[in-house]
Amino acid sequence: LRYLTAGESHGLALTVIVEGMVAGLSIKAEDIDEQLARRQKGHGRGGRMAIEKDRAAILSGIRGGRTLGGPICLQIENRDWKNWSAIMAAGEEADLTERRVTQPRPGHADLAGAIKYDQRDIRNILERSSARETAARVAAGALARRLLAEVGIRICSHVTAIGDAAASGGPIDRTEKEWADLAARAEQSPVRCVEAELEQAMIAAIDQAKAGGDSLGGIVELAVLGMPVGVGSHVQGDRRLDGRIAGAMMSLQAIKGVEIGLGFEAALRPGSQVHDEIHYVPEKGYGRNTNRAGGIEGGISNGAPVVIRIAMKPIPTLYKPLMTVDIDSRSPVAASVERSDACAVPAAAVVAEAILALVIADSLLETTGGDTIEQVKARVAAMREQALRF
Ligand code: FMN
Repeated sequence: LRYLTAGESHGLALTVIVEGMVAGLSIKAEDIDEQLARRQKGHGRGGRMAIEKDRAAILSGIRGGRTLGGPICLQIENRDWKNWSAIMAAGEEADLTERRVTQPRPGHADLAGAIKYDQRDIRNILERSSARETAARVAAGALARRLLAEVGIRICSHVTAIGDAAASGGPIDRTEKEWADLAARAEQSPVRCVEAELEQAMIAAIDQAKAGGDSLGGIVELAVLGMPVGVGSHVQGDRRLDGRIAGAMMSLQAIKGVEIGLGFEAALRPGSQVHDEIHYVPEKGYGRNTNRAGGIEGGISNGAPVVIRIAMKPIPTLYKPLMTVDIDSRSPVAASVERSDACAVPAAAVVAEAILALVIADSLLETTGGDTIEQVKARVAAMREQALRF
């Protein structure tokens, strides 16, 4: 399962092509739009979210509500294209002077990208480096989520820190049921936080940053529930599930750290307090009392919830800008301001869920093979059965 996105932040539309999806999977436009709406929520989002009520048009690969096995093409229109069509036009008529950007923002792709592609208008870089692109990834992820749902796998997330408003204590072992309850509560929170007091502290921190023209990052914890044993492999580095998850998470704009299970904390503890003891219960098979490994051992899912934490840096666009250098005059100036969020950690959580769904679906399909959803379901049932009777 692979995908490619295209589209500029203020272009006509974003497009994504998803290749390798099995046939016969039921998909409704609402399945995709529901995920797009989740991405647009969250305390601290800027003005754009009011303009953009994202909807995906299904251009190919689905007929009568079911996938055909061919590439699925989804398109999300940019609602403010009408305000940008003269500037972003593909033809020579495009107005290249009106919204030219010459003052690169520290922390964004602006300067490195402009030098690399030799662009004297930084707009030619920021239009694509913008996280608007993540809407396309969320749409693709919605397809992967549907596939996973058919075999009893679901992905959830919550926010554990925004700036220094952070949950105390390290990662906690949770059962599948506890994760599911937590995810349901996170869905009700404007910052996807499940602790009432902390939620208020996060909201206050965002408001304070916004008032000061500043921005905040944070930490998101994600879990994959219902994983069968045996997704991913120890036999080759590029087939390790943990490696693929880490790479995919770092591919999300502004993510600067990834942990699986205990993560960095594991380095500080002796082995006896890191590894999860194995037990056997006749009707349930093998299991653990703890999940410090975060559901992956040797690059293979071990049947426990896959637990991941990602660190998002603060958004680079600051309404009270940092100093930079104008690429025309080469003089010091304040960095440019493009309409921006003060904090997008709750939105990043939803995008990370989508990216995680795509990685899990890809690795799962590699393990199961199959051209139809029924074949995948039968194979996953056989994997679960094998783990039980082993
Ligand atoms: N950066 C901004 O400057 N303004 C934004 O409004 C903004 N919104 C974002 C929303 C989401 C959901 C995510 C994941 C990131 C957002 N970013 C925003 C971060 C930038 O896209 C990112 O920092 C930039 O592309 C540079 O990449 P890097 O931080 O990975 O080095």
